[in-house]
Amino acid sequence: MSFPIKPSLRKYFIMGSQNCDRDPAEILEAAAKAGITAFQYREKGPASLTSNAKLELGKQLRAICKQYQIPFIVNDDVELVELLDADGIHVGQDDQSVEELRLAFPTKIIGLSVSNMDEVERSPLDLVDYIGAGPIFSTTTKTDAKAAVGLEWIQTLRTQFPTLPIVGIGGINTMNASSVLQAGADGVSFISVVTQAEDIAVAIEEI
Ligand code: TZP
Ligand code: MG
Repeated sequence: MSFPIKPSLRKYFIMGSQNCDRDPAEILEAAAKAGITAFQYREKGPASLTSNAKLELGKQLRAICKQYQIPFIVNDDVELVELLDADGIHVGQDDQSVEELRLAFPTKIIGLSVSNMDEVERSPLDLVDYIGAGPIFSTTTKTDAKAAVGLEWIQTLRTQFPTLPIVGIGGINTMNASSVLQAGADGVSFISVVTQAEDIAVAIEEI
């Protein structure tokens, strides 16, 4: 299945088991029902699953995305992309190169994180389907996150790249999501506003 990229970025939920204090499959199912437009399986950092446990949870989450016809994107794990037949892969600046990924996956979605102009200048933007820009606001979810770059980073990217698909990330919640779109992003991506929501449907609706 292929997905139009900009609409898919609109409400882009990211999660791994390390972000959840209850069943990740239940959280994803609630988010899918409530209208997320993409999902990234990001099993990474302290207390994350590895090897077979990571694969088994991935199979469950992949199946939910298929059922709800939502693109399923894997964070930085080429083998898992293949095993789960993911719709795409998201990588950071220190991960496998976009050139190699594009050769391996000519038709899958490829997303790349960029936090500053140096990174943009070093990145083959013509080979990616979208960029993740951030952290826009401060976040405690990613332990090694860079300093918050603010909405100006979205404005700068939008001015320089009028048609590039851009999704904001980092500290995005129900109160500030609209400011990210106003700054020029095509969508918002978020973890804790949903994994820690009292009512996931309400959180997604407010975003
Ligand atoms: N990359 C930059 S910030 C971040 C990632 C994965 C974490 C975003 O989590 P939250 O809870 O939405 O701030
Ligand atoms: Mg990385």
